[in-house]
Amino acid sequence: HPEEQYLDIVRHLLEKGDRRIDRTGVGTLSMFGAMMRFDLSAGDFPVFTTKKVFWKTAVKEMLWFLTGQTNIQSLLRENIRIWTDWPLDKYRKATGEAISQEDFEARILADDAFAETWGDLGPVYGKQWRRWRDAEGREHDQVAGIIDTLKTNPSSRRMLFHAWNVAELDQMALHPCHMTYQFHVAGLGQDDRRPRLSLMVLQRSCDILLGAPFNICQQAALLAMVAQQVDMEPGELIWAGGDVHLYLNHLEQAREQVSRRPYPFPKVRLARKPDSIDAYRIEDFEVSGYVSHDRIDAPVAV
Ligand code: DHF
Ligand code: TMP
Repeated sequence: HPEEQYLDIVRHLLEKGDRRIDRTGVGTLSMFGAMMRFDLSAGDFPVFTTKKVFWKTAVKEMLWFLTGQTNIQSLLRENIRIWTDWPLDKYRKATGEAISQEDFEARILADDAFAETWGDLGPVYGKQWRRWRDAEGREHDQVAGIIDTLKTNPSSRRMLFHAWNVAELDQMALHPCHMTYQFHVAGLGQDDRRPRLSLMVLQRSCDILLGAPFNICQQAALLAMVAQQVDMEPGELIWAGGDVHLYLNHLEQAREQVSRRPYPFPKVRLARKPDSIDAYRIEDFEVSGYVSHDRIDAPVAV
């Protein structure tokens, strides 16, 4: 089962991970360099099954990146709360106010001026993907550029977009974790079959318990959307991790998860073909047959 690739990484971290202090102060068991490959050609959707994964939240986060937005207000309107901790932490430190997460989120939603000041994550993923600013002040839409190249020059070895904008790192709430998205097309010479589009993602830093399950399924969703836009079949999602780590307050959860046997992955189908990469909605993702073990709760290191 392809999910065993994930469970093997978790087992490796539990047994042989390098114990270290990290930026958050929580501490991790860490390894450097890991890869997982998922064959998506038969419609499989790699939503891990050894715990319940909220795939709609993960795909909505991907749709939010694609809009180019960087403010948590638009995420909260979709009832997605996974990015609140970072602006909240900043607000509490700056004001000394002991505001609850619920009250902070309510204010971001109700008060646009407050959201503009306190809800923005800085020039993170969406900004860099859709509006990378160069030295002359021109903006580059990297995602549209790749879709264009896939249509006009699909054998190119230069089809990638990147979020690691060195000049703007210090303005970001968090440095990009999933950083480089590189596309590749195989089977171009074959007349009887559509070409196959694959995606390799380089993630420089990966929280194996909380981050990876979200990242893998949202990256598969991106591949499905781009393949549909350029009239190709999805091929493989290849995920490469740099510092892959298990937080020390996730050890029990990890032991529980590796004791479970995976179920088959669900299938995904896109219900319609939108006019552009900008027009996808969560309702377009028809996911069938998702069977999973129970959810596993774990605290996120801020
Ligand atoms: N920091 C750290 N330390 N780990 C992360 O995975 C992480 N991810 C970020 C931002 N900073 C991060 C953005 N993505 C959750 C999942 C993804 C995510 C942030 C948080 C999370 O807490 N998932 C829980 C709850 C899901 C939900 O409430 O819908 C989970 O059980 O999957
Ligand atoms: P770092 O910037 O010090 O590496 O911390 C970022 C943490 O967030 C790290 O544990 C990796 C994790 N992370 C993911 O695993 N996936 C994500 O999508 C994001 C945004 C963060």
